[in-house]
Amino acid sequence: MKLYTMAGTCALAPNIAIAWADAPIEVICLERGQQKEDAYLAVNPKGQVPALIFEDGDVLTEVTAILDYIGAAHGGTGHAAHTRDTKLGRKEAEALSFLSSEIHAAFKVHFKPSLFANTPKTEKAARHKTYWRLDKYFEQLGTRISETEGPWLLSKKSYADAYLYIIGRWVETTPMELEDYPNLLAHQQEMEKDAGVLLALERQGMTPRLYIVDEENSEEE
Ligand SMILES: N[C@@H](CCC(=O)N[C@@H](CS)C(=O)NCC(=O)O)C(=O)O
Repeated sequence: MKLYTMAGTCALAPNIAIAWADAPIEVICLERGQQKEDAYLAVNPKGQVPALIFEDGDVLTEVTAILDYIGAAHGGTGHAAHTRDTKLGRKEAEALSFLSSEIHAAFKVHFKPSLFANTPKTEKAARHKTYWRLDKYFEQLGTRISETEGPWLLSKKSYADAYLYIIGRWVETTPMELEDYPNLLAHQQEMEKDAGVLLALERQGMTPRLYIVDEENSEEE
């Protein structure tokens, strides 16, 4: 089996899930632009990543569907996505749906404003509105993390954290700042201590960000 990814994209979430589950799935990293070339369009006509290719040629797309599959088929009992028949499993499904349909969708306005407006002025207005929405969502997520006593979004580490990690990295491409959401920043820091996350980043041509504090050389007390 193969997972198609591309640097900087939401495909990092299933890539992390594969690392956590130690699933026998090859991770292939496309160069930016290849997702619109004929060779990849023949695999996934949506021209987007992620896409999971099965041995029989079947193709599964959509981050949350792929995460569900990895959890069910390879996750073992250590992962919430292994079953939806527990409180954690249900909450993970809820969180993944929220991250995809609300937050990822709001980022689309930032990344591709031309899909939502047709002049530079209205594109700017659309982006402005989406930052306002994202601020509300980040405040909600921060509250959620504090309710679980952190650093994870749910009561334990789950695939929702894998999706939240890449979403958190997109903040630096906006005029917003992760430092304004301390629980989200702490979440990013914890994720970058995880060996599976570091492996997935490497496989996807990415490096950890600024989030890890060098405690020995830190000027903080
Ligand atoms: N709803 C899709 C969204 C996938 C998506 O937006 N993929 C982006 C990367 S995060 C992509 O491939 N962008 C490149 C493009 O659209 O050309 C999912 O959940 O998988």
